[in-house]
Amino acid sequence: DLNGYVDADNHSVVIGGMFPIHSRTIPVDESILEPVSAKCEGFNFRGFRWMKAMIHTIREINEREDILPNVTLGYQIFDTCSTISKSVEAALVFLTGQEENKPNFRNSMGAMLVGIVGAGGSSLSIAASRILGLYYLPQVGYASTCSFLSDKYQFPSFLRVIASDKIQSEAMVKLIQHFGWVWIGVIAADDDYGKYEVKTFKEKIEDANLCLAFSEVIPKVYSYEKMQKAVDAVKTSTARVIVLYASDIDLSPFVLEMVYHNITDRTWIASEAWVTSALIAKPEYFPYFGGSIGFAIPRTDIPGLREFLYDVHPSKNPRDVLTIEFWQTAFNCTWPNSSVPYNSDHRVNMTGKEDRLDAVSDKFCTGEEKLEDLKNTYLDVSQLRITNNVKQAVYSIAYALHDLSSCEEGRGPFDPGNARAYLPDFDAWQLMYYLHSLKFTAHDGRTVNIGQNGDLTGYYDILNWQLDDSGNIAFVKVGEYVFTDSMFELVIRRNATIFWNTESSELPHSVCTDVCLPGTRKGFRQGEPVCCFDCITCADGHVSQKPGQRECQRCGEDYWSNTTRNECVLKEVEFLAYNEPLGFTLVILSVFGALAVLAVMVVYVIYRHTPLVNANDWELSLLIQASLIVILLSSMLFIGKPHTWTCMARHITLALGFSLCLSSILGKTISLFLAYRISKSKTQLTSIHPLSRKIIVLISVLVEAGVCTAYLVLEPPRVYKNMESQNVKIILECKEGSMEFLCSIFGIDAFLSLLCFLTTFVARQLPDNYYEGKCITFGLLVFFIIWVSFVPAYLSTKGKFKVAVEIFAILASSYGLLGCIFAPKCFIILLRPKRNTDEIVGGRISVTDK
Ligand code: TCR
Repeated sequence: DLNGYVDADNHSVVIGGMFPIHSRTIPVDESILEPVSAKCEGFNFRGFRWMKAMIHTIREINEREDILPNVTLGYQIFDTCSTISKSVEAALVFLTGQEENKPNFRNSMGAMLVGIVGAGGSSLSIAASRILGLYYLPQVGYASTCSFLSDKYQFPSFLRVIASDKIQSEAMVKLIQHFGWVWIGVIAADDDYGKYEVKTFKEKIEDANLCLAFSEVIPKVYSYEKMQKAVDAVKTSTARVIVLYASDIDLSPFVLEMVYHNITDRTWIASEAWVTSALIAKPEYFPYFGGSIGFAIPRTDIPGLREFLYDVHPSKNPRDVLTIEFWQTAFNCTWPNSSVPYNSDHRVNMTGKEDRLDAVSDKFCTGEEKLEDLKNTYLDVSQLRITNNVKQAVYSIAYALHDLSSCEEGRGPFDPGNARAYLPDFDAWQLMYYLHSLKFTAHDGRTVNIGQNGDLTGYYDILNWQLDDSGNIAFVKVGEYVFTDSMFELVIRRNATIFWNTESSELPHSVCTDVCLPGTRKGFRQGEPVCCFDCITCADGHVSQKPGQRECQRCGEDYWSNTTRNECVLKEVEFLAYNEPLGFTLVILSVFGALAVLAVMVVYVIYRHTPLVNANDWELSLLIQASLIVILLSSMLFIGKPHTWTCMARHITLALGFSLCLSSILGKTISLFLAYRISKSKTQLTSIHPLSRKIIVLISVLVEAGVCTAYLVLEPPRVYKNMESQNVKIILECKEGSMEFLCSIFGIDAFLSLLCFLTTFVARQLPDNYYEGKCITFGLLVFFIIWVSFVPAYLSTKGKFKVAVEIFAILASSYGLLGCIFAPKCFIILLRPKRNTDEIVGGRISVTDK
């Protein structure tokens, strides 16, 4: 193959390629001081396949009549050994055309170099592009995804057939959000790819209000300390979901660490660089990496590639060292008479020791080994993703050349005089013009458009690692991430079954702190990420209804928080109700009192002609009794749910009742008082006329009624929802409209009672038959005591008991008056009728109107 495709008649040009055919360079012996190109080790079958794909594509283009019919493409391929220094070396060789120390794969024969495919990883592409960019030599990347490379100022001649990492990072954050994870770890390779991906990922994570639990690197060159740091982070962190950005070659030592430390219960989010890698997706790693979910660029089939890959044999070309090494590594044997070392490995491994495996295998290769028996990444054409990119990269250069060769005289883009670039007489930099505007349809129908600046359209497959029936790892497509220049959409298939590597096989849970339950709010911890917080119970009267709330809301006016603080409940409304024991008892007492007064009234009416009843104005007695009934029944207005009318009626009836009662008593006491004065002075004072007594009553009641009316009209009492005195309850009470009016209506009553007291106190010694004066004095004393003691009792109670205290005072004072004034009389009337005669009155003065 080495000499093919360059013939003298045809125009021939060469396309350069850079592939990671080895994984690393062998550390140079420090004792050698002369500069030597480092040797490589760790044969990479995947890189070898990519390289083969490039050769296959070039063959295909050469066979096609429609592209570059008169031009033969050649190739010159370098092995970058996944190392920057090798990549730079290759770039320099491309530019200078010098033979390097040890020839790689080449097929130039002096033909012109028009462009370069590669290098693989971003770090290598960046390094190479710095040099190639100086000369504007076209470079088309097939796997370099670093967003940094989009900078056309720094990398003027770099183009790529793969989307930038920016899109993948965004997709990853969307995936993380889709599954509800918030606490994410990230581990990346120690190169440009890893660093830039982590940087953009961090930004996106923060924008999405998610948190990074840790961010660690996998060292490029094995270092126990650095590796241990990453392992410890994975081990100790509570993050169950970890994003891994690294190409498979860089990742494999880390995978071994995970196996070594037996870390299983983690879900790995795979970047496109390792998601389908056969190096990682080995069945023996499944307990550790099964259930990984990640993004992959679309896969395709490449017709003819499989046959081409199988068409490899070391005997075809004894100078083809790569094929010999491939054969030796694949079949674990030594090719006779070759200088290619067998399977060397100078890696320092986890134990810190250096394994040297460069001993030549004692088994010789026969050349009869069957590729068909080999299970090897190289031959696996089921996951052609980057391989297809290699193909598209080669095609891009070919199509650009094609466009250049079909340019007409005078129409070309280049000065002077719009000269056209001729084949083969042109400069490689002129190709950049055509590459920038290139758009073509690939063999699988997809449009490739590499010239644009970042706005790509395409999609990622979302793959999940599952175990298939034969015990191999299957990459099951569970969704897609579609991106156009304006739309980015994550679609997880509805019916997709995703394998999760958790104990319960259920969706893993990755949070720093669990979501706060309703009834609590997030309390952020100082200096810690927003995903770590304490859950603080809402304060009284505040609630949080949904989980994960930042603040508790205050309940509405009539509402209060329940005990679990997840709902506002209507406040309990409190008032003295009829149907509670206290209310009920009070009703009974007042009704009983009223009935008792009624009974007394009946007795009085029946015995109205007896001297006792007749003595001292029985009509006034009936008025007192009637007013006592009013007072006793008015206490019922205090019970039950307060309404505006009951509030108004309460105090008015009470005040009017009392004024009627007291003024009637006053009528009596004034008579007594006058009788007393008469008995003392022996003068001809006439007793007060019965009508005048009634006028006193009428006047007092009218005055009281007047004040009450003014009260009702000007500032009436009203229902008031008292929310201050207790949080959990609304106390329904009556609020006196104006304190002044209230005081004056009861002031009148107090004044009347004082007057009564004074007049009767003076006349208490009056020796009448029935001790009327003493009884009234005593009754009024009881009355005073009750109302005086009422004040402190009233002021020190709360809620509904306030009203109860009031009712109690009302009832007690009425019972007091009833008991003191009328009970002794009824006793005489009913049980000692003998005393109720005119005769017994004898020498005593009887105050009668007759
Ligand atoms: N970009 C990585 C390297 C890389 C890779 C891969 C290597 C990507 N995809 C697949 C091996 C296989 C994506 C970089 O460094 O830019």
